[in-house]
Amino acid sequence: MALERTFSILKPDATARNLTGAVNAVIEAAGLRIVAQRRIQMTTKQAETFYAVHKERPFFGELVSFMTSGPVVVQVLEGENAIAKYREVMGATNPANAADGTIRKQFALSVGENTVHGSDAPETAAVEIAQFFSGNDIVG
Ligand code: RTP
Ligand code: MG
Repeated sequence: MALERTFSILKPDATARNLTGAVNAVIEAAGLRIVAQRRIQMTTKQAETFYAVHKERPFFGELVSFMTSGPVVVQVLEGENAIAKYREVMGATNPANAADGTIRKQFALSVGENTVHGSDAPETAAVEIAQFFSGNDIVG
């Protein structure tokens, strides 16, 4: 299978607890390569755009306010089957349901403060990467 790229966010609960290195260690140990990375403060507008698919959901306001509550680290990860592999490494959305060894099982605090985001399909990965990175920012 060809190399694939996925979009990742280390969420505010990760930066607040100084866990960016610990999470990156899990990502790299899984064979995913961090080919772009930047620490940013997301604006409300950026978070609303990013999570637009969830805008009708009851947790949307809470989600946007959490994602803008502190710095995040946006990343592009590259590897064989990177999209599915990263979802596996992240674990279930709710850490109570996440498998042992996954990032969310180890680090997530709740379904909201769940440490990481990863794209769920090739189409969303492309859109999400383009929202935060230009081609020159990504060095494979
Ligand atoms: P993500 O998009 O952040 O990678 O997470 P996901 O695919 O595992 O979950 P998704 O269904 O896309 O939901 C996006 C984020 O919304 C928050 N959420 N809160 N309070 C709730 O019931 C609830 N449900 C979802 C989570 O932070 C989830 O990651
Ligand atoms: Mg999602």
